[in-house]
Amino acid sequence: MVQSTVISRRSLLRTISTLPAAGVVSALPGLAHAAPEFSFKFGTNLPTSHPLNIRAQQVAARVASESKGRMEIQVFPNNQLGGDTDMLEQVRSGGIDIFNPGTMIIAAVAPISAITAVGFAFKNYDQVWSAVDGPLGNSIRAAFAKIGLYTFEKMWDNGFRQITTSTHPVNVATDLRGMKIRVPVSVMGVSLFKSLLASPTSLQFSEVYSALQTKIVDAQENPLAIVQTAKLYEVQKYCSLSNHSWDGYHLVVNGNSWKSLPSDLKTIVARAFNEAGLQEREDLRKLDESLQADLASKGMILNKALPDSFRAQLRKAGYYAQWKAKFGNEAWAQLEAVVGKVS
Ligand code: X2X
Repeated sequence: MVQSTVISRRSLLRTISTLPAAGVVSALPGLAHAAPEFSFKFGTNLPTSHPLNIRAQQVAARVASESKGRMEIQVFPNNQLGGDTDMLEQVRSGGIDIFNPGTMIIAAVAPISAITAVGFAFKNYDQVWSAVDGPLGNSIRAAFAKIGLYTFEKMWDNGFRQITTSTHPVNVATDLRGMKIRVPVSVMGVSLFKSLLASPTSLQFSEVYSALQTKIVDAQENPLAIVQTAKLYEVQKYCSLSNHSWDGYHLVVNGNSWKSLPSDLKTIVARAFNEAGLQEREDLRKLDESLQADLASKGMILNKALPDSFRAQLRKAGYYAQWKAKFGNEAWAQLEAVVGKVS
């Protein structure tokens, strides 16, 4: 975070020297606002064209305008500031101010977050939003507060995760046997695919395209909007619609950066992020209608996987029992209050 309430003489001169000569006098009264008082860096792991980044840019413009130039948010998409694990560390240390970790990524430092990524927990978006906008979401956000992060209340959508491969389509759980599949840097991701008898490898998202291209792994799993915007269809042939887990983004802010903002700016920033989050959810819902056809037109072969065989294998592997014990009865009950029995 950069806080620049004082404009140095040198930067004032530099600013003046870049102004057109005729504008100097009339521009002078505005110079007090030439540099924003508060500047936040927001790092994201997604391609520029993903709805999350488009909405993030709009948040930046809205905050600049509503704060009358006092506050600036600079968005750095596409892992420019490092991969997921790096950015998670930076948002905790204050190297960056805002980050959008996926539910499984931030579970590295707040394990309860991964409860929303439990395999086949959610059947539809009504369940998703009522859980994460409700008591379960509040429990998760409370865990982030305990580790010094402020969280905007509304999560942004990533989507239901699907499996892509370069080798063969996945219809039933046994098709995953021994498959070299990339999962996020996440105990939950590894556990899910180990339980399904695949051979998962954790990699940051920034490494996924090249890992698939060089065949370090044969498969990956992500929502269709990511398969499309990150152009994974260039290095993957099959797309198996498994909906094996839902994933979303928590928008977290370094605690000290947040505390440094005066309350009027807090209101402006939180409102902009929360409203944009709801719009981003809607963007993805609309995109979802066209993505399958779009990926097919790019040469992918899509199929619907059969979820029952996956659930049966997960039960057999003791996956649900193990995670219920890890998350504890209270959190598990908050999840089941929305989705019914999870097992
Ligand atoms: O790394 C992934 O797979 C991604 C892009 O979905 C997340 O941000 C968790």
